[in-house]
Amino acid sequence: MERTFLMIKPDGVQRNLVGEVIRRFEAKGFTLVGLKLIKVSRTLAEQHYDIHKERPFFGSLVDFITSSPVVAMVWEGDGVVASARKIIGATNPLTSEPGTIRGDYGVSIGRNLIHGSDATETAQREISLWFTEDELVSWEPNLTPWLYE
Ligand code: DAT
Ligand code: MG
Repeated sequence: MERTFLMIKPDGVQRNLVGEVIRRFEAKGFTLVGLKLIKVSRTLAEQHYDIHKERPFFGSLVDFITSSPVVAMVWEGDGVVASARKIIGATNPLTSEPGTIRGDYGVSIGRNLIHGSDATETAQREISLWFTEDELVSWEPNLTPWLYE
């Protein structure tokens, strides 16, 4: 089953949106398989955003991600990587569609509340960067037959 990495950023935690974010993914029908609240080290933040290291916003992005705790999660389900990106919305919350997390709760690109892996290969890389194997729980929700035919 497909898995994705999601991270509620420091602004999402500080704004008490952890429950709301988790509620949306639970209600959709995805399965939570990993969850932790952590204060991110600079090394981890730099590794996570390695692809953006030449961008002008890299330094402030790393400062932001390490400024206050984040909630790191792994979610499972058919097509969860692409679907989570849709639930999250476009990078700039001012142009994200209403109904998405960023569209409903954000007003600026540097405070866009949540990260979601952008492809299945990225998801695998990010999951192994943020979680050890024994921190992930494989389980079969009783709801499965009511979510999948
Ligand atoms: P996404 O988080 O939608 O995958 P991304 O990978 O392009 O977006 O960028 C990673 C994060 O970097 C993004 O969530 C917020 C920040 N960011 C991106 N573009 C930015 C910009 N032009 N100015 C400031 N921060 C930016
Ligand atoms: Mg990205």
